[in-house]
Amino acid sequence: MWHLLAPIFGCLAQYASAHGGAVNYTVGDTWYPGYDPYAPQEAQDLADWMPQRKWTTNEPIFQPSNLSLACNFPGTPARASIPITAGATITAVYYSWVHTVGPMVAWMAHCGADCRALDASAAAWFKIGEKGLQAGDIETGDWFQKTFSRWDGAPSLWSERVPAALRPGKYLIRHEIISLHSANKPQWYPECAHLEVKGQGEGFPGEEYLAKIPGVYSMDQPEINIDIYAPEVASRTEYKIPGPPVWTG
Ligand SMILES: [Cu+2]
Repeated sequence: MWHLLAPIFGCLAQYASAHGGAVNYTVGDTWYPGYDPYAPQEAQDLADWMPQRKWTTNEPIFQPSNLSLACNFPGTPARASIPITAGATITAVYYSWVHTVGPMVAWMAHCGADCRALDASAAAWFKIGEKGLQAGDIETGDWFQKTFSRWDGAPSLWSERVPAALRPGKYLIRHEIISLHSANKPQWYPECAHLEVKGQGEGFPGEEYLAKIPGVYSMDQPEINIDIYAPEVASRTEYKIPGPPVWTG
């Protein structure tokens, strides 16, 4: 039913289905609208201003090996890119985010000459920021995702800094929320945008910071295949976010 109504009641559908994703970005005072999975696609597909890769549903991805884990489905490259100076902050804007448990990870990948030619599932991704369990225990504690969630329709804001040392070039940025409220059934919500990084940086992360997506997660990882309600898990006060360390430059 919601699929039929979605084109008309996009926001409502996102709210009612209790899923979501990054729908806009801001850098400084500038807004960059992203792809709206519940708006007509053709105009967005042809939009020269569109910096976000295409996604057509806000349903989660359940399989860590799904190729769409990289940049959602279908993940078609965007035509535009967001300009940003290394060291500056980019904010991803979500609406009506309602899940509360699990880590949030921001990644980047170098595109080479043109992000429109990059297969995101083959890219070398590195973390630029991650936000997990900040206080309390796994089941009821203060995850960043909990403070990020909102039930009143107001935007949720997630800011991360592009490392100041990063060398200029064309990059993807990928915002990923992993929601762990269903026992042993993790949910991924990834969206990607194209960035044009400027600046004087000469740095780039070494091998130990790089990962493939899919590839970095698996159901063999206890942090991913997790039952947050199991007593021996629920009361734990540490949660190690899987994957390589964050590269801060
Ligand atoms: Cu959901």
